[in-house]
Amino acid sequence: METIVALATAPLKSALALIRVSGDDAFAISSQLFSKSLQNIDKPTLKHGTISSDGKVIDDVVLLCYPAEKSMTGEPVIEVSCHGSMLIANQIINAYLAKGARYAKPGEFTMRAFLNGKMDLIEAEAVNDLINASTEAAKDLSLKSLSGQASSMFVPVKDRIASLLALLETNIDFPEYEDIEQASFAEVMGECATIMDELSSLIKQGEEGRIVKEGVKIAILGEPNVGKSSILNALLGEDKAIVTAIPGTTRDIVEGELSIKGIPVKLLDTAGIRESSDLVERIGIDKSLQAKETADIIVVVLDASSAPSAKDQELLKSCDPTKTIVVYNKSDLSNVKEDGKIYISAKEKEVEPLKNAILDHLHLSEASFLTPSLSNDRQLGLLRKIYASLGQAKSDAEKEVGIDLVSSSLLEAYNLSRELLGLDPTLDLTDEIFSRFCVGK
Ligand SMILES: Nc1nc2c(ncn2[C@@H]2O[C@H](COP(=O)(O)OP(=O)(O)O)[C@@H](O)[C@H]2O)c(=O)[nH]1
Ligand SMILES: [Mg+2]
Repeated sequence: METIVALATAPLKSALALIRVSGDDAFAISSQLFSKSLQNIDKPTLKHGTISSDGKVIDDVVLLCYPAEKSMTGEPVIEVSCHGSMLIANQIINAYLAKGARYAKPGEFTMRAFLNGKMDLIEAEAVNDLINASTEAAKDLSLKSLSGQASSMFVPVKDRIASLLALLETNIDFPEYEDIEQASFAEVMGECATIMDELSSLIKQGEEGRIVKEGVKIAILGEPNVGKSSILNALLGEDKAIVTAIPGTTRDIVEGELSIKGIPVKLLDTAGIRESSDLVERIGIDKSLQAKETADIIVVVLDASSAPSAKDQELLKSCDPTKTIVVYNKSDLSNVKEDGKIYISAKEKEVEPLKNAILDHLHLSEASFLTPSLSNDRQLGLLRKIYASLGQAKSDAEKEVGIDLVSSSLLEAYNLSRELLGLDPTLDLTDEIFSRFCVGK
């Protein structure tokens, strides 16, 4: 493979910088630039010396030399640890470029690791998640995925689909063999249902894992003056939004971020919803209505000290009930507390019941903080597609439409499974069939 080079650390002035070089000529090019020999290196080795270009020393550096078998990309890798000035780092990179290396594209080192079989696609994706993790739980989960724990949950599902498919294909290809297992429709339906159950729990885990990693967006909605901005401030523990007794104070969306029990939460305080002749306020109200659609959770705020108005009822009706939490604010002004309702007082900074309601709503199991899962868009999308293909196979088997039709849906599920792991989706199934069944005997 072509030799690629890139700065692996941030492009900032710092104590040290790391430049990574990977490819067939990584050692040959480095030898031309480095003051010492890089011959006969057969294990990870550290070398101290200087890097020069056109006869001029650029810097005193340490090279970390990894032969292909021991490197993260599966090809020869040299890492140059130099002094952390961008001038030095750029000169070293330019020296490599001048000797025939090229700039690496984003993620190209990890892609090479994947292409060289050093990691599967799910592990490769975890590298990115790890870098982007903003909470400790997210970091821990990514690290576990990187070590193969998420892939290993899915591999058995893929293998079960393969076995079922192999069973059907054997029936189609060798119907005359009497001593091989015969697939009955009932058996296919039963096995599809079992695999679908397993997939459902993987999808559920993935959805929870996604919340732990990426967090949720919560919009606070309600009529003017119910205390939305006060709630935002109380949750954030700072006076971020302006609070006054004048209805219509908040006109634009005010955003804040916090973490509730380790889950990253993005809060949106919105303009109170009412009829308004003020152009600026009307635009703000439109934004509130948009936030209602895009948020993962809507908190509708009602005033505990007065009965809900017709406007409140209207707003509640327009919110998706599966993502709505209703809270009664200003509980300090009212003595009436009805069972099952959530009362808070933003003024007294008593917003714990709302935090708990948010956690309850998310319905996260303890496991979602500890077990890695298949949680990005690509992974969840493929899991859902595999589920649908198996559902198709199962319903075709139920109708007894013909084994080849059932088999084609299963084949689709199998190819999608391979795609999920980043394996070649056009594998010849023969190997799987004959390694599982002793047809020839
Ligand atoms: N008594 C009481 N007053 C509150 C509470 N929360 C907010 N307020 C008052 O209600 C008024 C409107 O608050 P604000 O947060 O601006 O409401 P918003 O228009 O919904 O954003 C202000 O005078 C607040 O001090 C509360 O929990 N109890
Ligand atoms: Mg407000």
